[in-house]
Amino acid sequence: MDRTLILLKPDTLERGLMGDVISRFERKGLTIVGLKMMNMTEEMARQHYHEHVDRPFFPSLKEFMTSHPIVALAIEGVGSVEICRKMTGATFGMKAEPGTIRGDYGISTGCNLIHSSENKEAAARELQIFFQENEVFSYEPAVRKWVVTQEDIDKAK
Ligand code: IDP
Ligand code: MG
Repeated sequence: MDRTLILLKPDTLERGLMGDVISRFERKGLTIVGLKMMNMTEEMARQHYHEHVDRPFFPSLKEFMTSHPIVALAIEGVGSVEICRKMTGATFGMKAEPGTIRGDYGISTGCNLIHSSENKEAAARELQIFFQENEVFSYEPAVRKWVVTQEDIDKAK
């Protein structure tokens, strides 16, 4: 089981799309193991987007992400990093495929609804920025046996 970080960006909260977006991950069969609303600080923005701090869009990205509340989700499941990234879609809404979150709900470059960790290493690093150890919960949903088989789990190892 791997874990990934999803951030619901301020536009998702402002547009009343939190429930819709969270539902998609639940319906896919992934497990929400951490969830919190917070203000992202400038320091968190610099840590989280460390590869982008020198890019021209960083000041507006930082302003966008820190000026309104966000929701952070820790999501668990076999292949969750790759699955969530696919469900998120291409970075810019106007380019993102229909059926993805960004493709279905947005058209913008900046207001692109969610963040989804790019790979397992990024997920591990980013989860630590937003969650303390005791804010991520280990539990075994009873439906999990209907969502993944032992074969799926073995193959993912
Ligand atoms: P990703 O979120 O799909 O991984 P990245 O290239 O890692 O995309 O960029 C991080 C975030 O920075 C994007 O989600 C978007 O909010 C913002 N961003 C990236 N490129 C631009 C741009 O050219 N203009 C404005 N914002 C951008
Ligand atoms: Mg990225």
